[in-house]
Formats: sequence, C-alpha cells, structure tokens
Amino acid sequence: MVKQDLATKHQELIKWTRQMSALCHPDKIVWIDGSEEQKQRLTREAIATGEVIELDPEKLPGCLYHRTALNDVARTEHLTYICTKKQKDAGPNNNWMPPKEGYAKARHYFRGAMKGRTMYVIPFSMGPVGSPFSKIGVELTDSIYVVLNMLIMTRVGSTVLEKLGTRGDFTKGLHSKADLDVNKRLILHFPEDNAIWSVGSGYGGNVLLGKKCLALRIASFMAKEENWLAEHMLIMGVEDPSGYIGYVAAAFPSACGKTNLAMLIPPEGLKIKGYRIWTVGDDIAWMRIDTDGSLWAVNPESGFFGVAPGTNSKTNANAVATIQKNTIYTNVLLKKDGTVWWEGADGPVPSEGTDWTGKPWKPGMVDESGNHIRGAHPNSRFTAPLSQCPSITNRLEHHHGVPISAIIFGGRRATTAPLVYEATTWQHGVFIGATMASERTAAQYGKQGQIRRDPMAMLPFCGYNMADYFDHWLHMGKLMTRVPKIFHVNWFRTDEKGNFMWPGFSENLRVLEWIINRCRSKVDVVRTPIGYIPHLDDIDMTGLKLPKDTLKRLFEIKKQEWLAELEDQKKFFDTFGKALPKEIWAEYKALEKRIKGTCE
Ligand code: O2Y
Ligand code: MN
Repeated sequence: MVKQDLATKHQELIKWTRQMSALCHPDKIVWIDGSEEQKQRLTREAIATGEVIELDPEKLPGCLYHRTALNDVARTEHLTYICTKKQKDAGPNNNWMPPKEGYAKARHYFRGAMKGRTMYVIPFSMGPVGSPFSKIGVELTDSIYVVLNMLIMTRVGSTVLEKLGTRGDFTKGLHSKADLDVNKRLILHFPEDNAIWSVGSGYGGNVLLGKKCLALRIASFMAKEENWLAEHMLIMGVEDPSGYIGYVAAAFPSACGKTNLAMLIPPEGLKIKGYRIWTVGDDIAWMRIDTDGSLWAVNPESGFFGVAPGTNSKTNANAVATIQKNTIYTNVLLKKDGTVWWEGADGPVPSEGTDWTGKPWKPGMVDESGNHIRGAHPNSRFTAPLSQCPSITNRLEHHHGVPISAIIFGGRRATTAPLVYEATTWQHGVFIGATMASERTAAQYGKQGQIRRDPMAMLPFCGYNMADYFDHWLHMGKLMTRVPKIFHVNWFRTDEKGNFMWPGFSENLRVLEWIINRCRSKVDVVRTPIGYIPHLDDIDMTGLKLPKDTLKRLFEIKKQEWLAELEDQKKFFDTFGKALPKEIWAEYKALEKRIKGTCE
C-alpha cells in the first residue's frame, strides 16, 4: 500500500482513497492543503517537467501556460454518461450506461494508470466553505495542471476537510489522464452513488470535476431531491441610479457570451445615469428558496474558466483586467516575449509565436488544404480568480448569496425571437425555458443555421431525465411565495442581409434596465401572443444610434415563423413521451391557439 500522510480522520474518505490508490497504483499520494507554499512547490515541479511554462513574471505575474494533447481540446459530450440503475432516469437527453457496466469499463482504463505518477487528493468546496448552500467534493487526480486549476476554480484544502469532519457527505471524484487516448476516454456520473469517474482526458469540463460534473450534473440530481435549483446560469447585479441592486440569473447555451454579459460595463449613455454592474458568476448558479420565500443564488465556483478568443478591451475590458496575473492560459498562442495572444486579442497581431499545437506560427500561414492556421485554439481558455475581476460583487462569500429578481433565458436566433419578452406566469416562464434554442454557429458540429433545442441551457448538463427536470422547475414555482419574473432575450436577430440588428455587448444593459424596471413595476407592457414586450419608449436609447424602425423590427412577431417554431418545439417535446409534464403541453397548446388566432 502507498504510504500517505493522512490529513483527515474521515474513515470513509480514507478507505476510498486507499481503494482508488490500489486501483490506479500511484507512486505517491499528496493531499492538497490549499497553502500558498504547496501551490508554489507544485508550480515549480510542473514548470520543471514542462507540464506548464512560466510566463513573463513582469508582464504577467504568477501566470502559467499549458498545452493539451491535440485530441483533447473540449468537453466530449459523446463520451459523457449518466449511470443510473434505470435508463429512464437518465432520460433521452443523456447517454446512459448501467452503473455496473460503467464501473467495469472505466476500472479497466484506471487500472495501473497512475504508475510512475503522484495521486493528488483535492478536497474542495463548491460555494463558501461552511455555507449551508455549499457541497463538498474530493477529486483524486494524477494531473498537477488539474490541481492548479482547481485551486483557482474552487475553495480547496484543510478548511474543507475540517468542515467535512469525520462523517460529512462528499462527492467522490476520480480522475486520471491515463494515456490520453480518446478511444479510452469516459466521463461517467453516478448520481445515485454521488460519484464521478473521468479517465483519458486532461482538459477543462472533462477533468475539473467541480464544474460541469459536480456543480451541474450531480448537483442538478441533488437539487431535485432537496428542492433547489442547480443551473447553467450567470449571476449579476444591476445597480440603478438610486443604489438599488437588482440581481438576475441568466441561462444561455455555451459560447453565447455569458462571461461578457456577467462582466458588462455600462455604455456611456447609461453610465451617466449612474448604472453599475456587479459580477457574481459567469457560468453556474445554485438557487434556493430562503426563509423570506424568495429565490437566492450563489455562484459555487471561485474562478472563471473563460474562452480566450474574442476577449479584448472592447468586448470585455473587465475580463482583460482580470487575467493580468495569477492566470493559467491553455491552448493560446505563446509569444516570444513570454506573453500570450489569441485571435481577437488586444493589440497588433504578433509577427511570430508558437501556436497552441507547439509549432512555429506566423500570421497568414495556411495548411495543406489552404485553410488559415490559427495561433490559438477556438476553445482556448483562461483560468482566473473571481476576486481579480474589477466588477466582482462584495457578496461573494455571503452564505446565502444574492436575491434573484429575474431569470433570463436566451438563445442565438437570427429570426423568430424578439429582443426581449416576458413570461406571463412562472409556468409560462418554465415553458419558455423548456423551448430555448440556438442556431448552430460555424464552430459547432452539425449544419450551420440548424436549430438546436437546449432547454434552460442544460441539455448537456442535466444529470437526469429532462422531463422530470421541467416538473421540478414547475414544482419550485409552487414553493416560492415571491417568484422571480422570467424573461427571454435574443441579442442575435439579423436583417435580410444577415447583419445583426442589435449591437449587443454593453448595450444589452438597455434591455436589463427594462427587465429590472419590470421587476419593480415601474413600466407597463404590450401584450402579444408570445408574452409581454416593452413599449419602445421604455427602452432607454440615449447615446445609441439605432433607427427607431430597427428597434421596432427587433420586436416583430411573425406568424409564419412562430408556426414553424411550434412544429419544431413539438418534435422536441415528443422525444420525452408520456413523461413530459401536462403543464408544458398545456402551455404549448395555449401558445398554438394564440398564434393561430393572430393575423399574418
Ligand atoms: O470545453 C471545455 O472543456 C470547457 S466548456 C465550458 C467552460 C466554461 C464554462 N462553460 C463551458 C460550457 O461548455 O458551457
Ligand atoms: Mn458553461
């Protein structure tokens, strides 16, 4: 048995680490204590082995650079499974494997996988340590890169073990890079055992087990049992000129700009009124009903794992400020001067560098097929502490989080969905969330322009049958005495030439202002067949040159488009068979009737 300096008296945790060590055969076991000294030691070790490269300490202090294997650059949804005893509990929205088969298959890949390596034991808390809202996990991994990322993304170390005590519950996460073979890669979730097994990958959502695996897939399963919500949502506070802060939680499919919205800087026209934005989180919201009967949200993470390409001072100045120190850059371009670059970064395009694959790079290079060679991978990332964000809320460590006034759903739609509309009731809002959809962009697999249904932006992350998930949302509405209003936004509507009609980015605050005003009953609405839309004069357009007619067109509701939308919604809902809640069908029928009853 490998000797280890035990940092806990928790017998179940000790037994499990011994069992997993007996399976994976590491040479050494190291418990991560969360200290700066240990972090520095591990960083030096990773630099010495080449696992990470130290960036220029003057220009980017405390920053590291990492490249992943070429076949390991994004979450692998087709290798991600929910392993429940009954297939129907995983639902048509998930890949399913019986737990016995999952453990057996993965055990085969884990056996001896850590030979010659160290197994790190990372105790982590999702949410402030000790908050009744938080959940504890322990990740066993053979990757220092994972340890260094987890130290940023979660609260790690001795304080977590103290909180866990000798009998506390925790999620058991086992990860090994093994030999990074995509044919032996599996990301398995066992919600009934509170366990995650991830093997054969070294990157991102596949391996930072606190994030998508625990905080969304496992947590959504727990949340259903315990009457709360684990959601793929940003959380932000909108401070109005009076100093009142209205908090919203917003769900957008991956790569639809959640990080940019969460860190929004008000446009000049609204800044002079006194608006400020407070960032609470950019990816995950855990929301509970507090003693006041309303919904409160915490961000369970302590860092950002953001997409680098396209991030610059114009699109997201707060992100640029956040990532100037103590940041891990993955799969971006490495410059000769020990700094980094990506497509769409600030400043001039560098004249040379080393690309994300480790090859020399110059602008304008093309491959054998004549395709442009990128310096940074499109899914290259920065990992940075929340605390470094200039707009970060001062309620980050508040155990109950922030009170949510509005829930916003959004998609990327060239047509059909107006700039913003409001649900008439909680049930109608759940229906709007359940019908969320986005058009595929060039960066995604599948036909461009095709609609992908992504309810509540949770399709890849709901750890159980989505029909039951809709039911859970409906049920939550009944438990609250003060229910948030629900809205849908679409920043991506285009004109006949394919140009975006709405400028997006910081200008989106104009829509958020209307949403907060609605929550405070400050403005009235126009009733339409799909829900409530604003009176155009209630959207403050000060300082924005947008023709009145364009604003009007952003709110057009076209009968033919909505009839096609209804057809597509039905196809999606039919995949859930009888399990789909009757309330969702009732909302569907009511919408159909309202649309069919309108003129062209
Ligand atoms: O590709 C990955 O492994 C990262 S995916 C990701 C990272 C941060 C926030 N959201 C996502 C996502 O896919 O929704
Ligand atoms: Mn996400």
